[in-house]
Amino acid sequence: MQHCILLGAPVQEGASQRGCAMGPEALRTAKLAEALMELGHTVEDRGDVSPRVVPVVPHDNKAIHNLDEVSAWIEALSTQAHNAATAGTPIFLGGDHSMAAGTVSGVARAAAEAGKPLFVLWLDAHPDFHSLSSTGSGNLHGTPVAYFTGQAGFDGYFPAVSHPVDPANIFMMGLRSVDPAENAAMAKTDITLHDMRAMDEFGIVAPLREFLSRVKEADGWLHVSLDVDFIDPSIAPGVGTTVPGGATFREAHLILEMAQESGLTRSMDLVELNPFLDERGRTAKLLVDLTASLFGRRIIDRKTKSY
Ligand code: B3U
Ligand code: MN
Ligand code: MN
Repeated sequence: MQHCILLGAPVQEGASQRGCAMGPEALRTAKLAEALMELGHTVEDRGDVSPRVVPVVPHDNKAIHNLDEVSAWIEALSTQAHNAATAGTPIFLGGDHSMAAGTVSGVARAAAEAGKPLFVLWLDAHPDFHSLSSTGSGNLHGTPVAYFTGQAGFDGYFPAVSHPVDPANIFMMGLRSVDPAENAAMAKTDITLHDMRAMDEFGIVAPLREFLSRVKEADGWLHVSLDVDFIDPSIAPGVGTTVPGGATFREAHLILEMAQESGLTRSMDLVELNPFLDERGRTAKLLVDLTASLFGRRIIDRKTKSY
């Protein structure tokens, strides 16, 4: 059983529309803590992080907005994520995806101090691999993966990354909206990309097993970053950036069940939930159920591991 630490990150400055700031409260209302306790885990809710905003130098890319605020969130979250990852299994309640710049970099520091490499399972319609120069929308939730893997151009704007995540340790699933600049930048890295086309053609199980085996062989820590828009908008409408053709209910549960059975998960992000756009809490409830799958809820007690 795990000691789950809930940490709210009501950041919405990285997204184009407001509403994600209500995400942490919606997840609590949907009984996230109760679901984890029912599975036998202990739960400590550390409340919401509140950043101290200090001005940073303006960037040449004038499309960028809220650089000061997002930078402050990254700073605050990175420290809190590091502390939580040393004390238990943090579950970060978002908040838009810019928060992953802070959560993943903080967890990576804790992993490095424990002598372990960090691996990231990125479940998202988007790779969020823009640099500050390449983002055309200026929405900073499109940048966290470039940041925490130590790509160029963030110095002086976002806090320095002490332990960049090796791109070879990242497995992205569900991609179906990738900008040309992101495509070009990712082609220069060893990130494993399992886009929607690959999910349709090859399925989920074999490639995910292969990734989880790599984490196990390296004796690594696994961080799962779940963006609501990974899931099909017909069942997860509470998100600002809906992209058609997302993961089904069954695909999403299977992925998280396999991650659970691997026994490797050390931390998780639940991001981009926008309760203002949700329908009677159904997206928040779905996220709670998916989290329960990652933390051991199962249909029947299986004697054999699928992993
Ligand atoms: N790549 C686009 C769209 C986007 C990225 N992340 C989200 N949307 N959620 C951009 O604005 O950078
Ligand atoms: Mn995202
Ligand atoms: Mn996304």
